[in-house]
Amino acid sequence: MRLLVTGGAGFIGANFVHATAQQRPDVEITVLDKLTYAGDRATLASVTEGSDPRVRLVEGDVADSALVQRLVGELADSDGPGAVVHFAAESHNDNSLHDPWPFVQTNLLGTYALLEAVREHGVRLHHVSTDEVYGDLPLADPSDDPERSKFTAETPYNPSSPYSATKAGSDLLVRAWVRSFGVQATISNCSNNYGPWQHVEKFIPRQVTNIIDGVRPKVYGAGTNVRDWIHVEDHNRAVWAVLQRGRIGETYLIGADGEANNLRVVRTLLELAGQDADAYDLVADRPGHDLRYAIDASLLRDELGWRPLHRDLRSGLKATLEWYRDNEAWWRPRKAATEAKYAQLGR
Ligand code: NAD
Ligand code: TDX
Repeated sequence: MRLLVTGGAGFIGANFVHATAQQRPDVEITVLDKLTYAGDRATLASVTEGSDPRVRLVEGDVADSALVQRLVGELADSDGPGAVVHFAAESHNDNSLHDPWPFVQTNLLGTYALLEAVREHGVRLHHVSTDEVYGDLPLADPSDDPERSKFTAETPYNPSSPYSATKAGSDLLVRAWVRSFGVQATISNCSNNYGPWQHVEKFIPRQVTNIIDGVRPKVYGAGTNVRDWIHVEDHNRAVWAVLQRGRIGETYLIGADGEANNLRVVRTLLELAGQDADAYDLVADRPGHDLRYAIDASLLRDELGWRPLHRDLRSGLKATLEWYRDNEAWWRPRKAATEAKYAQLGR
């Protein structure tokens, strides 16, 4: 099998490439990545720099129609099955509040270029999206039935930020290309990921690397916002399940029942690092900050038989803290510039 993986030098895409290279000897991968601030050649170096002939990195823009047509055409012309797995996106909410334009370009125009290419060449596409397209849920009332207050594929789209609005738009483009043009595509909407190779702008790596540096973690608002954490390996195992067994045109929600509020995550990280669990700062809130995300993944579980392997958030956070301790050379070059951007925002 041959795959074109867009955004494969970013957090989730790179984990996907490494796991696939290790576990699936029959798969050849071309990564298409623009290597923005969020993508890093070094993340893929162990597989792209001569050591594994099955993995190739092409530096380029997913919104570059001619390039995308050529790469998708190569898949169509090769022997055996081929597919595109589309991770490439501008992915950080805080950045989208500051400058939405790259989000429109990559998330909307990039997905459009890819859809036109898979339409032209008749190639299968899996589109990787987010639970944020559904907006947010109220903070849970303990008397609520938790199963009734989760996102499902029937929840109406109601995005809050330029990031989530452009991801919602990209999902709708995929649906329209399936219905109108018979494109062979699936969509997945996943909750918040954590694990190795996540950029230090994101919540967990930011706090982990602050703790390593002896800086107090920075928590937005009152810290009561809830995210539904999933380990990136479980997300990518679900992507493979959908790619292999998902129904064309279907949307699969991916989540591992990992709800926790931000204070709980930060307090756990501080405890794991042997520090005072109260040694964090509450800082200015994010405008439009979504309150709570929670995923009902029953379709993925019942139809495709997927189950998460990482079920305990505390042990996943411990392993992540250790990974950042062991891989300082990877994240250190980005840390100061990321914190300088946050300092300008007062966060
Ligand atoms: P990331 O920001 O870490 O990586 C994005 C990658 O895409 C980078 O390598 C970047 O260089 C590349 N890229 C950006 N613009 C590009 C362009 N125009 N052309 C080619 N490459 C480009 O993001 P991530 O967290 O790995 O997210 C990957 C995907 O998963 C995104 O589509 C995101 O919406 C989705 N997602 C993320 C999460 C999460 O918690 N991080 C949760 C659900 C869904
Ligand atoms: O320093 C921080 N302090 C803080 O309290 C940062 C960076 C974040 N936060 C809060 C905001 C959120 O409630 O932590 C939570 C998680 O924040 P992010 O890591 O920025 O993630 P979020 O905005 O929830 O979006 C993430 O999950 C869905 C990814 O970035 C998206 O790409 C994905 O679609």
